[in-house]
This record gives sequence, C-alpha cells and structure tokens, in this order.
Amino acid sequence: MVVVSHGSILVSKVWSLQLSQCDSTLYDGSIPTISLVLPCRNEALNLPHVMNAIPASVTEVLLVDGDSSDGSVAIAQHLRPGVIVLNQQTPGKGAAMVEGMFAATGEIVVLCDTDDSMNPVEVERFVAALLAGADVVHGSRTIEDGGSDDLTRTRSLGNQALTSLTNVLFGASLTDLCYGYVAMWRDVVDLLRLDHIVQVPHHPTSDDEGGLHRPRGYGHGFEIEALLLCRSAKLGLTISEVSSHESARRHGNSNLKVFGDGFRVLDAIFREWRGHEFSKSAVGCRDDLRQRMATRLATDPFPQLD
Ligand SMILES: Nc1nc2c(ncn2[C@@H]2O[C@H](COP(=O)(O)OP(=O)(O)OP(=O)(O)O)[C@@H](O)[C@H]2O)c(=O)[nH]1
Ligand SMILES: [Mg+2]
Repeated sequence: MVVVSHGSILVSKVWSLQLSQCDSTLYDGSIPTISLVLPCRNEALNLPHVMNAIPASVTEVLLVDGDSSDGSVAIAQHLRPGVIVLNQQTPGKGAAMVEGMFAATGEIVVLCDTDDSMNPVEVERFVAALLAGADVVHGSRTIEDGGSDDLTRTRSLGNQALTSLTNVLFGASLTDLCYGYVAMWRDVVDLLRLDHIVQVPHHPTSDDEGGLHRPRGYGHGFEIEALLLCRSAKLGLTISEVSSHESARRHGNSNLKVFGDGFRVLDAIFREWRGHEFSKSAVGCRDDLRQRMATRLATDPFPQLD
C-alpha cells in the first residue's frame, strides 16, 4: 500500500488489495455488514450481470429506482428476492444515491452503477481499503490496474481538469473525480450532511417536461461524486483510492450529458470550496467519527481504524 500525505488529507492508494491481504493489525477477520446501493434507471438488460456478480459478503442490496419503465424493478426482485427497492422521491442520480445511503443499514455503504460498467466483484477491494484505515474509498480508473473502456477523449480531458482543480482547491491527491464507485463507513454518511439533497420531494406536474428523473437542485445529478469527495476532503477524512475497471455500458442509453453535467461538477467544486451548503463548522468532525467508532468497536468488534 502506498500512502501519500498531502495537506490535511491523507490519500492512500490501495492497489488491488484483497480482503485476505489486509494488515493483520487492522483486520481481525470479522467482516462488517455491507450495504450495496444501486441507482437504476431502465437497466433491465444489465441487471442480471450486475446482480449475479455481487459478492456473498454483501449483506444488503438497495435498488433505488428512477421511474424505470422497462421492468428493472421486477427483474431485480426476481434475481435477488431480498432486494430492497426504493422508488426515488427526488429526481436525478445524485438524489437516488443519497436516498439509498440514508436507507442503508450496513456499517459500510458502497455505491455502484447498474449499467454493468462497474463490477460488483470489486466491492471487496473497497471494503478491504476501509478495513485498512480509510474513511472513504473511491475507485480510480487511472491508477495502475485501473482502466476504462468507456471514457471518451472529451470526457477524459474534462475529468482530468476537474480532478486537478479539486486537488488544488482542497489539497487532495485524487486521480479520477468523476467516477461513481464509492464506499464509506455509515458514520461518514451522517457527517456529510446530505439532507438538503433529498429534503424536498419532487412532485412532477403537467408542465414538468422530463418528469421525475430530471435533476433540478444541487446534488441531484452527476455532480454527486464531486460533492461527496470535496466534502470528505474538507472534513479531513482519509480518502483511499482503489483501482477499478470500467466497462462500456452493456445495453441501453447513457443518462450523462457531457457538457451540462461537466458544468454541474464544476459548479459543485466551487460551491463546496466556498462552503455555502456545507459549513466549515463541520471541519473537525473526524475526531467525533473516531470517537463513535471506538465506542461501537468496544461492543461490536471489527477492525480498529487507528
Ligand atoms: N435512480 C436513478 N438512477 C439513475 C438516474 N440517472 C442515472 N441513473 C443510474 O446511474 C448509473 C449511471 O448512469 P449512466 O447513464 O450509466 O451514466 P454514465 O455512467 O456517466 O454514462 P455512460 O458512461 O454513458 O454509461 C446507472 O446505473 C443509471 O441507471 C436517475 O435519475 N435515477
Ligand atoms: Mg454508465
């Protein structure tokens, strides 16, 4: 494991770390409960591949459905009878992810797309990095062993620029800001104060072109990853990166609009930097997180983080 300290943020890059390879001083063999949050909008043909690749260590699967009209929900329920289906109340992928994060009951929450571009098998790599000491783990397609069959040149250049800007403004060492494979301890979800994203349920009206799925407010769309990572950096949380391979989406159409969503990410970076939505009073919460983790570990042992 290579650990890079940069400013107040410690970014450790865990290259293809597997559960079995965890540092024995950090990992005592017991596995925490893991919730997998799957945002889904018309992915019926992709869901079989995704559902069948979920590792046995995942204890809870939450499918957050964005008004799918292709039978995605029924297919998910058929493939995994215990799946928890949430019909999202606020439009957009970001809002779907937050609704799933709030409903998750596992000690670890992992966010993963359902278009079969992200392989759920990699969940264990993310969990291993959390068990090795990270607060938040982000997949990276650009570090060694990572890759993408899906990134176009335009998307790649935009992603590089937005990642560099984030690193400069937040003193971070991220390598792939615009990638939505993320894992964190459930405690971190509370610290990120995401309530504003799902506070006002969206009720489509007759003149509401685009319907439920059109992201409106801040944090509702594809800027969610930037928001999560910038906030984590601001809190001084330990962000680890693990290599991840992104395949091209297997079936169906992309929901991403390169320029529109790129602008939303840029806007999110500056919003988080200025801190209007997320007060700097939250900085320093990391000690509180550690304290709560220590209290819980006393009764429910899984690996010590410090
Ligand atoms: N619940 C919900 N899920 C969504 C919504 N928009 C997108 N998703 C899901 O979020 C994931 C990512 O969306 P994609 O359309 O694949 O976006 P992308 O990965 O940036 O674009 P591609 O690389 O072209 O696939 C997929 O699993 C979608 O089904 C939404 O409004 N609501
Ligand atoms: Mg995709």
